[in-house]
Parts: sequence; C-alpha cells; structure tokens
Amino acid sequence: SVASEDQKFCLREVLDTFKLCLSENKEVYLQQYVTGWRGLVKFLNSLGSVFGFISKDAVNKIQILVNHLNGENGSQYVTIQSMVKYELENELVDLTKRGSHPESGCRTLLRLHRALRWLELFLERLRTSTEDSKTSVMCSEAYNESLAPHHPWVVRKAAGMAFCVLPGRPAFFEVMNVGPPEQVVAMLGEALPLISEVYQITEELYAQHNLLDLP
Ligand code: 1Q0
Repeated sequence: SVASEDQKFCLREVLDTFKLCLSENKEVYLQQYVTGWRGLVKFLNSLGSVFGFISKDAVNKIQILVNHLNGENGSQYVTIQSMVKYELENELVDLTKRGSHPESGCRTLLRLHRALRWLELFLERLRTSTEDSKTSVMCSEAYNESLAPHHPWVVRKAAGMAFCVLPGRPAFFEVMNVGPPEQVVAMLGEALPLISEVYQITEELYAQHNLLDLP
C-alpha cells in the first residue's frame, strides 16, 4: 500500500543516490541524478499537498530528462558533461531567449541544479540547527540564497506561503526516517559533502560554457 511505502521511505537512501552520481573521473551520471530527484520528490509529497505545485514542476523537469535518456539519442545523455557537449554542438539549446528548444536537457537540468543548491543550504542549516530552530526560517533563508533570485514575484510569494506550513523540526526528523536526531545529524554530515561536490562540478561545467543564465 501507499502508506507502507511511505514508512519505508528513508532520506539516507535518497541522499546515497547522489553518491552514485559521480564517475571515477568526476563526471555526473544523469540517470542517478534523476533517481536522486525522484526520491526527493517522494519526500516532498509526504510533507503534504501544499507542496504540490513544487513537486509538479520538479516531476515535469525530471520527466523531460528521462525522455532524453530514453530517446533515440539517449547515449549522448549518460553524463551531464556529455549532454552539454552534445546539445551545444548540435545547437539544441536556446542560449539567449526562449525559442525552439524549450525542453533542452541543459536548461531543464539548470533548474534542478539550482534547487540542489537550495537542498544543500537547507540540509546544512538543519544539520547545525538546535531544538528551537524553525524549519520555515531555515527553508526560506536557503531559498533566498539559491532559487529566489531566479523566480518571479508570484512564485516567491507562493513558495513563502508553503514554507510557513512546513512541519516543525521534530516532525521533519521523524519523516526522514533515519533514526534519532544524532543519527540524522551524522547522516547529513556524511551526505552533504557529496551533494556539494555534485553541485560544484555541475556549476563549474555550466560556468565554463556560459550556461548559468539559460532562459
Ligand atoms: C521542504 C520544502 C521544499 C521546498 C523546496 C524549495 C523550492 C521552492 C521552489 C518553488 C517553485 C516551484 C514552482 C515552479 C517554478 C518554476 O517556474 C521554476 C523555473 O522553471 P521554468 O521552467 O519556469 O524556467 N522551477 C524551478 O525552479 C525548479 C524547482 C524545483 C524544486 C524542486 C524541489 C524538490 C524538493 C524536494 C524537497 C526535498 C526535501 C528534502 C529535505 C529533507 C530534509 C528532511
């Protein structure tokens, strides 16, 4: 049943998939990246339907990337590095304004990439938080430093409203299903450097190719 699946959900496993993203020569596997996001969306859904508009957009973007992976040129999408190379060489990316490639892998992944920065900042705050810290504050601070500058006013407003109804820190730790708070903190301490590394590698790749502002 859905309920028992929810119970099995464990944030450690989700964050572990980001570990599997990195190849030996530090390329990022798209399949594992997408799998990591799928797990995060499951977590988001378990927090309640107010987050539906966020998870809907994430699912949409995940699906676009899955379609590329399963498409006839799927072999070009094995890593983020190969995707960037392939799409740029074949002029499959709208570089300055939206046009004929609204679903390029590059622009789609960039949105998730920015959200990964939010995750990193939020989890770092959660890791170092104390019992009386507010999840809504940690979440909106992380959002303001990452995604917010890329969102129009109406999205920022809706996000702010959703953050206000986030469960408190104890409920959050519970739903992560990792164990007592000390174990959550330890798990985050192990997982965060890997998330950070995946983020940094992608960030540098995008910067190198001038892709950080794709429309
Ligand atoms: C826990 C609360 C989660 C809060 C997530 C913060 C993100 C807020 C983003 C709100 C915007 C969503 C609406 C759509 C925006 C799009 O316009 C935008 C741009 O795309 P486009 O095509 O219009 O150019 N899309 C995005 O910026 C992508 C946003 C993806 C957000 C995915 C968030 C998935 C979150 C997972 C939560 C995991 C929580 C794990 C925490 C574990 C700790 C207990």
